[in-house]
Formats: sequence, C-alpha cells, structure tokens
Amino acid sequence: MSQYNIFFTGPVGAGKTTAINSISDIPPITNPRKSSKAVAMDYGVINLAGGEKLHLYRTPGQERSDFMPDILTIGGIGLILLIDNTRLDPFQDMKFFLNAFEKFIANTSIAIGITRMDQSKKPTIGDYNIQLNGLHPKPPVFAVDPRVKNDVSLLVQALLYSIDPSLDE
Ligand SMILES: Nc1nc2c(ncn2[C@@H]2O[C@H](COP(=O)(O)OP(=O)(O)OP(=O)(O)O)[C@@H](O)[C@H]2O)c(=O)[nH]1
Ligand SMILES: [Mg+2]
Repeated sequence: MSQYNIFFTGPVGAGKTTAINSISDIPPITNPRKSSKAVAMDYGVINLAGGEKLHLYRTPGQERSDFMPDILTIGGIGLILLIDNTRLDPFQDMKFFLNAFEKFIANTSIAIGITRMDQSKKPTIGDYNIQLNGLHPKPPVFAVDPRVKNDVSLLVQALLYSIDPSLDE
C-alpha cells in the first residue's frame, strides 16, 4: 500500500487546521495543550479508493523562528497553500510562501486555496491568476472554504492531478 505526505501551509488563521479536520478520514490529532495556539502539528489521513493513504500535515507558519521549509517537507509529494483573503496584502503572503517553499515546489507540486472569500470578495481568483502568470507550471488556484469538506477535497484532487493524473480517481 502506497503512502504519501501532503503538507498544508499558509498564514496564521488561513484555515489549515480547519481544512485538515474537514477532510480527514480519522479523528484529527488535536493539540496536546489546551490553547489551540499551542498546536505543534496538525495531522489527518485520506484513504484513497485504490488503497493509497495520504497523510496530511501542517507546517508551522512564518511566525516560527525555526521555520525551515526544506526540512519540514522531506518525503512530501505536494503542498497546499491556503491564503486568507481578508489579510492586508494576500498577494504578499502568497509570494512569501511560494518563495519559502520554492525548492519543495520545484520538486513536487502545489495547489493554492483562497480562504475567507465569504468575508472579503477581493482580490478575486482572476486577480490571483494574474499574479501567478509567469510561473511554470502555473499553480491551480481556487476559492476554498476550509469548513466545507467538498471544497478541500477539490483542492486536494487538483493537487493530486497535477502530481500524477493516475492518482486521482
Ligand atoms: N467564514 C470563514 N471562516 C473561516 C474560513 N477559513 C477559516 N475560517 C475560520 O477561521 C478560524 C481559523 O482557522 P484555522 O483552521 O484555525 O486556521 P489555521 O490556519 O489553522 O491557523 P493557525 O494554526 O493559527 O496558523 C476558524 O474559526 C475557521 O473556522 C473561511 O473561508 N470563511
Ligand atoms: Mg491551526
């Protein structure tokens, strides 16, 4: 049985924990301490129809002084970047994470989910696509509500498809 690791990253509050909880087939591993801010790692699993297992992890964000994307993502097949559309400069956030994970993305794949679009309609997905023009390959970018399993599922499927069309059922 094949096992794969997928990493979720993005700014604080972008919906990483919520997304992993929404889509995981096992009860999420929650924080060892009481405060949700103390969560060191989120973890979930997706069981694919072919028997493959996708392990889902969250990387610590840029708030951590020991943020080391290269080490964190060893063994990963892809990255899901969640961007909070209500933040002051979401394009800057996107650039930060694309840059931080540049090597990992170059060797694997990425899909980008824009969250909180129910709270802030702008920028639009079209605006993000313009920002991403010039990247080869250009990452898929979708509006995602991390609380909605189907939204997260579509994002994961887009990532799998960009990695290997035969992985997706
Ligand atoms: N309305 C709305 N709420 C959202 C959306 N995405 C996330 N949230 C809410 O935002 C809050 C923070 O989401 P989390 O999943 O904890 O965010 P996180 O990325 O894990 O944050 P950190 O672990 O602190 O980095 C939760 O209450 C979510 O329900 C969205 O698209 N719309
Ligand atoms: Mg979290």
